[in-house]
Amino acid sequence: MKYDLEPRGWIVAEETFDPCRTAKCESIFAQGNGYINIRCALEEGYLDTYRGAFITGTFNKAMPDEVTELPNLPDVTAMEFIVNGERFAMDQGTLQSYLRTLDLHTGEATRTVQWKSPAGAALELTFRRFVSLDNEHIAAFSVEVTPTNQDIELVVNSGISTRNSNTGSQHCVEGEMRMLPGGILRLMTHTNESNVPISVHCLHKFSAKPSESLPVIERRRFVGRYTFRLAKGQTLRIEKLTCYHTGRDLPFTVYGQQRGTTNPDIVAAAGDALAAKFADTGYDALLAASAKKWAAYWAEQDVQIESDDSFDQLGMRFALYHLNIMIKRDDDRVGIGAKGMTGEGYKGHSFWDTEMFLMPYYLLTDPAAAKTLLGYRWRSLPGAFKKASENGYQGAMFPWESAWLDDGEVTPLYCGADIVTGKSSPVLTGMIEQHISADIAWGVWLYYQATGDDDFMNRRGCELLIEIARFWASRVEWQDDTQRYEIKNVIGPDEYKDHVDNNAFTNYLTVFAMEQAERCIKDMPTQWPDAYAKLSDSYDLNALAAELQDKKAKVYLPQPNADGIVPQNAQYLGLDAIDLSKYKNQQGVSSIYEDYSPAQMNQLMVSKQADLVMLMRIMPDLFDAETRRKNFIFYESRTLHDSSLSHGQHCVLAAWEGLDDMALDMYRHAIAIDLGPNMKSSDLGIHSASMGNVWQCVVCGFAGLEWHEGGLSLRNHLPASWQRAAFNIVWRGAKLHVEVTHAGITVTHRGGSAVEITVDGQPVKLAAE
Ligand code: IFM
Repeated sequence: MKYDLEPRGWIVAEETFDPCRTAKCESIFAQGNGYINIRCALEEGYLDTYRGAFITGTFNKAMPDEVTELPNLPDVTAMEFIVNGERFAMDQGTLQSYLRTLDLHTGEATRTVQWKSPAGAALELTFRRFVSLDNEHIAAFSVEVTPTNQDIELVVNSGISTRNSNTGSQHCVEGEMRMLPGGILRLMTHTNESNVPISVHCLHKFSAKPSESLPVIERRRFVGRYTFRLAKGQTLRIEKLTCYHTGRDLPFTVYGQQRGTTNPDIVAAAGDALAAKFADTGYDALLAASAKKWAAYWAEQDVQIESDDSFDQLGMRFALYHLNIMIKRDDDRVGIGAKGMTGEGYKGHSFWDTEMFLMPYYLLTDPAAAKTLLGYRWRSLPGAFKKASENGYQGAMFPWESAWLDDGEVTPLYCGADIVTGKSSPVLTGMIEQHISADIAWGVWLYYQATGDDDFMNRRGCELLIEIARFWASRVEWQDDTQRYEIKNVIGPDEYKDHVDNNAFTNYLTVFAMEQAERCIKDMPTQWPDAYAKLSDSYDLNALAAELQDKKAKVYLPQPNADGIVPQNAQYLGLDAIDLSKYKNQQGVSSIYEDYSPAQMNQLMVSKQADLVMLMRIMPDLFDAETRRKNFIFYESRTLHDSSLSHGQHCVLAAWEGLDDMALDMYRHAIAIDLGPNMKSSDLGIHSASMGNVWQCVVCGFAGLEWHEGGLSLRNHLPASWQRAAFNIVWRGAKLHVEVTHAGITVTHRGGSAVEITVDGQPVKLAAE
């Protein structure tokens, strides 16, 4: 990889080609707009090629014994080039030069290649592509081919294929393929279980007329075959303009029928209408419209970093690029997948990643987007009720992994091999990683702190808080011997520990969730009367408030032991300590699985990711300063950071603790999760929560942004080797620009309401404008 091309801080580049290592770049160069993401698979395809086009919300269950997942939809990226009868392939003949770039500022990916075929025909090729931020349905491609040492015959096969699968599971049925007036190719299909109709259209335009042009319909593939005779030095430009539509698209959705339409004619007609307009436009015009939207995004959202290493800046912009393409900001029927939509990893499912790792970024830069994400949870209440009742609880027990709104729990039952038994390991998270319900309550609280949005509370927030608290009230278990409520048999954030009791993170967040619901019941009659009217119809809210008050006071909250260490769970401090240096110094992640089974790891004092550290990060005032520092150091030394969620949160806390070198090291680890030298790390998609973490490192860590009940504060923790960090935020309707240098923090009010915040310990009032 190459990260220092001009303009510095904007270009992600790959300068060598390896046919066995193409999948990582397909993920990190993925393009999209929140509606669709398309992996940046090379047109001609290689051993490692994994083409992918994913559209938000099109979930489907390919087989009855599989869980629902985001299907890999028909592909438009494949193009074949036959030069004098030889197929263009960079691993054949001679590759004389190769450079592939993603320009984060415009969203365009480019590849330039000089290649000589085995028989000696030399070509220069330039490939360009983007997915439009201006019109979410459109993806466009441009290829320029110039023979440089002889005249050639070039045959191009290009169109639409529905041969894609999700590692073998085929979601899309073979559908109707036909050519429309004007040479537009159209492929219709639908998902086999959820019955979501999908249309894909494609129009080719050429700078020279093909000598022959033929539509070819094969099984699951519809291509145009175009033949050209090119003179030496003559450049042929091919433009491929495509568009996707599905029955789940917002315009086909009316409230109450959130699944959209299953009528393929409606979907086909929308695609026909858009594709017909391709005749009057071209790649450059479509790109310009999209790039303008990207420019507007960067003008508001850029986080500028001046440091001694330009990779610090690039890593941040790379995160912001993906944060922008992973979210459908206007659709609260869909969440954000753990890989965004850049690959089939984690099946497109949403986790606690949304509230804890991504929400702070969206909330402080585009509160409406954060509201959409909470809207997705609110609309998912039917699935949470289903899970609670299946498990014998009340209220909303949110799924650990979520897909479509009423799917309920969709965590798969089995995953990779157990090194001892040789069998698939069971996935227990779907059953016992339960803190997600409390995390969502935390998300509601944070949203309200940052926005004061009473309308949201009235319509959705109160209901979420009440239903979540009802779940926890039914979940906590009274213990006669200790005379307290405990929460047994869970997995906390640290997934190397299962079937644990009293995970501190879970217990503290549970009490927090109960407290918020209790307060909400108190305030509802005056502040949120609609919510009060609705919920008091269903429940005796006074009785519920009394129950919550009683239970929350009696839930066990782990305290520091004689050494000042807060037990992560009841078992942790009694586990076997082993030398972890081999795993701490690993190149990739999860190498401990090569030596220990999950059951064995459960007996070792080793953590996968931030757990107690995460608790201290989101509730910094729980313990005194000395206890916080002591616990941070204790748990970090036992943490392998085998989850992409870990380094970023440790960075924030390290910065707060004044551990400058460690904080910067953690930041650089966080930006290397997808951009680092491990070429297989992102094959199945980028790590979306890590992108939110990267933003948190700088804004919450180095600029010390903390949110409190009713307030926001900033504190300067800029690393010594950085000269400046600058970014925009929105807090309670005030648009602020923050600049952090070693001289201090400057906050400029950019518009909106007046606001009071705390900067380096000093309360300041910022008047509007
Ligand atoms: O939610 C995370 C979890 O904390 C660790 N494993 C991966 C999940 C998805 O990112």
